[in-house]
Amino acid sequence: MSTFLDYAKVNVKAGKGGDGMVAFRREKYIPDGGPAGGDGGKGGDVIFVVDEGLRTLMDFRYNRHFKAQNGENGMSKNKFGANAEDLLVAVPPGTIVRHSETDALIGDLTEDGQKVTVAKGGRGGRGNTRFATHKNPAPSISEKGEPGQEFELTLELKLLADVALIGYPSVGKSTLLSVISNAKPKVADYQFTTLTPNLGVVKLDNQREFVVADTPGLIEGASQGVGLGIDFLRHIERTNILLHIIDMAGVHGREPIDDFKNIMGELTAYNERLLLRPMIIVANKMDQEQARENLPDFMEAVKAYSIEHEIAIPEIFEISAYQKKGLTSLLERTYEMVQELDFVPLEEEEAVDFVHYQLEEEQAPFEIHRLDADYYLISGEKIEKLFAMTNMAHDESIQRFSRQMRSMGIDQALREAGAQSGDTIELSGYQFEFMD
Ligand SMILES: Nc1nc2c(ncn2[C@@H]2O[C@H](COP(=O)(O)OP(=O)(O)OP(=O)(O)O)[C@@H](O)[C@H]2O)c(=O)[nH]1
Ligand SMILES: [Mg+2]
Repeated sequence: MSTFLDYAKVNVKAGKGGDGMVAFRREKYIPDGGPAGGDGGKGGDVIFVVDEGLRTLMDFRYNRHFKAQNGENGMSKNKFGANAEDLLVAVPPGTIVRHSETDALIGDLTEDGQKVTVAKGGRGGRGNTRFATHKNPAPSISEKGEPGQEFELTLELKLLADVALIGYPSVGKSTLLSVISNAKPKVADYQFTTLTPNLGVVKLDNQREFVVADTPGLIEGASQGVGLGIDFLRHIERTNILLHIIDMAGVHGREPIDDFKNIMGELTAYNERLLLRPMIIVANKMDQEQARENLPDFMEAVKAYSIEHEIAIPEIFEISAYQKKGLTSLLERTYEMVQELDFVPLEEEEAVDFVHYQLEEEQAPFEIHRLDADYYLISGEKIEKLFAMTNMAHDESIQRFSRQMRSMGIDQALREAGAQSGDTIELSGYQFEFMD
């Protein structure tokens, strides 16, 4: 099927973990209360989940920011803060998710209900109870919650038509597409107005949409390359459901049942498996008196044809695309079939398992840049995270951070880079003095 790509850029931010608490027991008969600060709760993840009712990324044009809640802070009396709920964001099947910055693939979301975590919530900071040791039974150390991950993501969706409108030239395929979808295809009373398929999104309501394509008119011999030829049969290879449009009024002097049979013959000649695709017959131009007269015989003949060829008798919907009549029941039924049916491939292909890519692991723990003779910048995900989780209100927490820097090898690296006591070190926008 001819496709077009739908793109969207979104910002996702997971919740920060709740801060750990510094608190001490103050109970009546316990004079020297031990530590009693609880841990913070975990921040919410941002999770994409496939909703097969969705077909496009249209909604993301208006709603681009997705932020999960922060975890609750820890409390006194060793009470833990509550974990925040994850934020679920519905995406259509076929959505490919990448990091905008690196282009790294995060997920290829295909199956209904499939989930991928696109930003992990931070863990809760530990309260001071967790830092108690024999040597330091009542520490004033607690951690702040870990920041949640934040990314800009690019979503990409190859829009495939669920439904193709097929039929002879001038039966009203493009007219129908124009009245049921956002597409504005050219409509005219001469044959082969449509030269390449047009895609449109039919939106029944907020949760239910599907993609429809009109196609260039087919004529007898199309499967052999007559008319616009075989190319256009190729266009329907990837669509689920065929809406076979019939000019019931026979405006161009052909019998509706002959049109039906000829097109069925072309489909069969092209690939017999096409007949396994569900088909609805759309009797169009029912605003014409001739159409009313033709309908009963047509229905009988379709029934006989189906029995003879051992195919399911297609349902027939009467409409006037021109007067916009009969459209709702046709679209409701079409949507139902889109939901129910599995795609019938033209070749027996093997099902491809969906691929699930993990978020990248953390990079190098830190980098040091000498910005000036006595001025150094430290950067890196891990060290910045440790810093963000340090509770600067307590000296003991700051001392712990210094120890962490040392054990990560940062002091040594600074020394090797030429840093001396008294030089300025910048980290996450804050400045410290280097003390060797
Ligand atoms: N009376 C009547 N005319 C219709 C109706 N639907 C379409 N037409 C007319 O039929 C003609 C052909 O319509 P199109 O929508 O261009 O037909 P098409 O099937 O897309 O034709 P191709 O692109 O050439 O294959 C136009 O003049 C339409 O106005 C209808 O419900 N009633
Ligand atoms: Mg057309």
